[in-house]
Amino acid sequence: MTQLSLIIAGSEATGGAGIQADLRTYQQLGVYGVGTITCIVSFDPENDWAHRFVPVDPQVIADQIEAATRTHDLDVVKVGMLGTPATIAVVAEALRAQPWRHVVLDPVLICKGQEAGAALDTDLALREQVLPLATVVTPNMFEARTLSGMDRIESVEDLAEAARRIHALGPQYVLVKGGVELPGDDAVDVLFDGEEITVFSEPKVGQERVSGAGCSLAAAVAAELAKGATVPDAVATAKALVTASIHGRVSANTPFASVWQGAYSA
Ligand code: PXL
Repeated sequence: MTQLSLIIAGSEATGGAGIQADLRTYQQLGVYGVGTITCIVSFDPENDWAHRFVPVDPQVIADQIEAATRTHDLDVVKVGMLGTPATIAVVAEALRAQPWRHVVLDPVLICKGQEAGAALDTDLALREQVLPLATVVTPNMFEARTLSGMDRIESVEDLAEAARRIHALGPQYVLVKGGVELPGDDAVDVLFDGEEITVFSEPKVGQERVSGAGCSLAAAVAAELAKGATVPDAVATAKALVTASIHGRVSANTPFASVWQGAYSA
């Protein structure tokens, strides 16, 4: 039986991140992706590749989710970039309208090009309205510092402490991603389920950020959960997919390369 799963995320026009990366990830893992677009991000080549950000009208977001959820019986959703308090409100309302077996939240907090004030509102709205609905949340180092209130995250123990603090905000599982920013030779992710810490580690692939890694990780977790995996097994597969996708990255004229999910095979 074909597994289907919803993606609620932004479009990133270069194809590296956002819903483009999510849909490729689903396809690579054999899951039929159903998509709702929350915003449109177009990097500006004339302005240091800054993010030009356009939110989709909240009613249009509600309409997309209605079309998707009335067409298909969906019980796993990946939520990516939302971007504004109005978007967060309409997505939170739509999520509360039906039961979900899993809500995987990539808590994308700020996008370059947004005003700082708007970013603070977005942070608060995400924390209050969407985080408690998440079964799995996947913060990077910046998002983990913001959500946990910790000034510094510099070790695996710090990742674990951040995961514990973010767990207290409501999600069932917290996966904090060390990425290239965590000192050391390894890309370390820490999963906390409310009781146990599980560490996932792979040698870093270079020291540069690669676009789409975070989006693909959360999408892969959602895809595996849609197929019936446990959360730790879903995270292990997602980590393998992202590691292979970074090795197989596509170089670009932007200051960063983009992950290529086609490089992964199970
Ligand atoms: O990687 C975070 C991200 C998520 N979603 C969209 C984005 C970005 C970063 O550029 O544009 C739509």
